[in-house]
Order: sequence, then C-alpha cells, then structure tokens
Amino acid sequence: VLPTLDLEVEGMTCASCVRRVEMALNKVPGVSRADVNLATRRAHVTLAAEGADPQALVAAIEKRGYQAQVLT
Ligand code: 9UX
Repeated sequence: VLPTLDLEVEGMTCASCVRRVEMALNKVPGVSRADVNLATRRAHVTLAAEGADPQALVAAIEKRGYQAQVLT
C-alpha cells in the first residue's frame, strides 16, 4: 500500500508557488509524489513504502517561506 498524507499550505498566491512547494515536497526522503492545489491550499502527498516524517514535510515547506500543517 502507498500511504498518503495531506497538508494545509498557507502563503501560496500563484502557480509558481505551487511548483515550489511541490518541488520541495518531492525532495523529502520517502515522498513518492506530491500534488499541490492552489485553490484548496492542500498538498496531497503519496509516500514511498518506507514512509516519511510528517514534520520533515512541514519543515521543507516552511524553508521555502510558506506555512504548513499536517491535516488529521
Ligand atoms: Mo508567484 Mo509565489 O509570482 O512565492 S511564486 S507569488
């Protein structure tokens, strides 16, 4: 199974923001795929089999100047 994780991302205002956040998430170990939706401010992340540290995802986003929190 491929577990997924969703985050709320704040501070994105354009499509380039979306790409920046997706790039950041995709570099985190254990991330298989990340898709970010500007309108809903949600990041949907599919994890690799080994999983990923949710706080590492938050940190990667914040490092780029956005804010994030893990949902549920
Ligand atoms: Mo768009 Mo986002 O011009 O950090 S890239 S506002």
